[in-house]
Amino acid sequence: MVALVLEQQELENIRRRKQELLEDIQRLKDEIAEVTSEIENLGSTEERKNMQRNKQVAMGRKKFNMDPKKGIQFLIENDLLKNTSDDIAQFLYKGEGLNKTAIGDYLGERDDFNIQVLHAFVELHEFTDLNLVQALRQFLWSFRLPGEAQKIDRMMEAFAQRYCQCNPGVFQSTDTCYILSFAIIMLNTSLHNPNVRDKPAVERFISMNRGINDGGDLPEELLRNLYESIKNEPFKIPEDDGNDLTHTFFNPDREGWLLKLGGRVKTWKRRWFILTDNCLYYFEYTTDKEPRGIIPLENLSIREVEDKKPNCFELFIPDNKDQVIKACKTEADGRVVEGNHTFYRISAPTTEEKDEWINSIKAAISRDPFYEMLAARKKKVSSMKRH
Ligand code: 4IP
Repeated sequence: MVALVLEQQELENIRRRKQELLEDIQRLKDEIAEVTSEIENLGSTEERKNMQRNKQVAMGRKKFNMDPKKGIQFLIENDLLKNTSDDIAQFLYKGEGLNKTAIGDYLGERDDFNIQVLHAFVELHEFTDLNLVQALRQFLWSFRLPGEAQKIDRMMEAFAQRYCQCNPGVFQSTDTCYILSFAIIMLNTSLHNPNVRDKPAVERFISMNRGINDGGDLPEELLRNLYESIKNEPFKIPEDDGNDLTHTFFNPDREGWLLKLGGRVKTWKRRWFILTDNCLYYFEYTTDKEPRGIIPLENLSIREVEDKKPNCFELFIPDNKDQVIKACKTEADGRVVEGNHTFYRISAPTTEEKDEWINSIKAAISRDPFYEMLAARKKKVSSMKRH
């Protein structure tokens, strides 16, 4: 009997211990589960933070592409970019996800700070032992040159300084490097733009560049090499939307959406206009390769006009209101024919844009700002010899 009681007690003990063990195991399991979930949570907060950051960077890039200044400000305010010219220059130089037109616009701004960024940006380019064409290829691929002459002037000046710094002794002065860079860009257009019929031979390129080395001549072999290089391979110029208008529409003076009134049938059409090479080109879409129409501005005048549409201006032949303007257009069936306009009436989206278009067109009709800029430099270097 005693043995039976003992056995029962023993059994009871074992059950209790088993129960205790089970409880211990459950507690351990709970603890493990708790720790695991803490670890998991830890990971996901990190991940979440990263995702959040990436999202903000992407947003910053988008903002930058729409409005470069605002984009940079957003990135700085969110601690994604330091507010120093070096850091901003690095960001633009890397250019990941950035529109090259927006980069060009930011670098071309007149602000002291933007100019500092421009210089820091140019210093990130390594031009040592590159000839001028190779250096220009690298430089012109890193952003898209804006259309405004003053901006181009600042950028090309910074480029020339950097090139001369990396390659001392090649040119007598930064001005020489600047002038030759322009001569090369123009040569690129003349040789590769199908609209330019008269292709300059190497001799013409050499003679065009006489006396630009502070009054002296550059070595003929250097000029021949540069000429050959451009002839064999045109510049690759970044385009906004991947279209292929590189040569014709390199350096547009102005571009944007405008409404245009038809010639015979007076319908208003929204067209993408590009002003360059003393011509107005219009396209149906910004990505079109071929323009719907081309209006050479030679012999035309421009004036503001009143219309039911707002902000209108008109291109016309002075003193000859019935003569058809020399232009070409594309018919609905795709044929390219002569235009039928005695005037081109155009409506801009805002008063400011109307004024800007009128000013740019007037400037294009009356003079070429690049030639003026260059002429001034050429005068400067050729006078150096005399003094
Ligand atoms: C067309 O009207 C368009 O306005 C054309 O513009 C214009 O050619 C035509 O002028 C005009 O008749 P519908 O499309 O309503 O027929 P776009 O070529 O930009 O589409 P222009 O010469 O302005 O390009 P005429 O002159 O061809 O009639």
